[in-house]
Amino acid sequence: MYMHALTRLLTLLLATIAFSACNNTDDSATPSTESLSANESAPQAELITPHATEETRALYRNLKKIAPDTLMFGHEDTSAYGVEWWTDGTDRSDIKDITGSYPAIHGSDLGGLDLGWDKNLDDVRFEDYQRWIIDAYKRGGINTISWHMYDPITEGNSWAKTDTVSKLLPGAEGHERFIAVLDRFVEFNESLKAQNEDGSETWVPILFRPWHEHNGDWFWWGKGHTSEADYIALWRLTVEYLRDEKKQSNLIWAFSPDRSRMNPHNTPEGYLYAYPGDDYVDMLGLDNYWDLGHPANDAGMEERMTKFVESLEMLTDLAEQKGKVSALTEGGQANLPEQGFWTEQIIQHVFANEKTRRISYFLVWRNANPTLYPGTEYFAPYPEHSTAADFLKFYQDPRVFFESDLPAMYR
Ligand code: BMA
Repeated sequence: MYMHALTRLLTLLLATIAFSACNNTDDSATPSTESLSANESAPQAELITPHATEETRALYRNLKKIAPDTLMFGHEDTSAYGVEWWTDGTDRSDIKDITGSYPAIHGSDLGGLDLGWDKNLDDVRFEDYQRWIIDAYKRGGINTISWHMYDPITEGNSWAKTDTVSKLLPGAEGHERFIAVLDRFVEFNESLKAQNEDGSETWVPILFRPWHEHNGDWFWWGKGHTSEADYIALWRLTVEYLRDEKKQSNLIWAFSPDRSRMNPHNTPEGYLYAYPGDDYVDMLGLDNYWDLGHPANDAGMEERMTKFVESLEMLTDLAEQKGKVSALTEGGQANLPEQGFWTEQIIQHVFANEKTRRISYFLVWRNANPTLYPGTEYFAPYPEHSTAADFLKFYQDPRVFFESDLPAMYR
């Protein structure tokens, strides 16, 4: 334990020195060899938003900087509820209950905002999201937003098997309705302003991840319900409307197909299905439940881990070629039946080699409350859970960053 704490302290100290070295103006200061070589050999993409705020640019730059040495941990709806509780307005998180820190990345989902609801599809109030997002930013944490959007035409949920995408494009019958949905996003997004001490405001930077898992057939914007060309047109329309017309300048755009519908071995071909183009994407994400114990995947542990490593290598290689950031934007193991998940599956394989460890973060999905919502699942432990001790080791690993480990990401 003592050794552990000491190693963690030393590594953090070194990381902080390297990090502040990258940030200060003294040219003689050298960042760690690893990030230096990674930065030198690869192109460095700018954000696709030319008018991005300073804090948003800084976040993107800093994500690239720390990614090669660290893994940030993220959790969906961490402040909203846990396996055994529902928010009463006070600050809580299953992650914080175990480790004392919030996750580095906070996930929120806007499904339902599109219909004008005041709560999302999982009963979280948008008003609460607004507060938690701003609070996380103020503490130095990072926010990501996904959107299980209801079908703007039929008002069916995201899992509706409807041929809707083509109807949302310019000139089509549902275009105006779709624009009205995007305007609701603008209203919410523009409410994400943090007050500074001098009275000025900062627009909270967001890793924005719309239209996720489109290579699967479960969402109405997915394969089988829309064509590749129409998906690309939908993505580009979303970017062009929000970025160019509505001047949303706090967004870092993340693309995130699902691992189960691609073979990552050596080739990014499957990953790039319906990729909207380098000028429309800032972050290459991957949603991976498949290799981490998905009930429908009957491969043994060794094969699963080999594929997990291959998927990370494919992703980080591609991101490196494009000069962009990569992340495990969603994933995990439902209800965590496998002991050692955090150390033996995640740490060992994310830090398997030079390529795998370039991934910036791993966000696990929500800790749904099974008493209130029977049949729902959780993806992070809670204090009494059998993997809580292993999770604590994961937290204590000096390479794994929770919110309290983060260097200043917005400068
Ligand atoms: C899914 C499940 C659903 C939930 C949705 C949005 O993966 O967790 O129960 O409603 O995400 O959070």
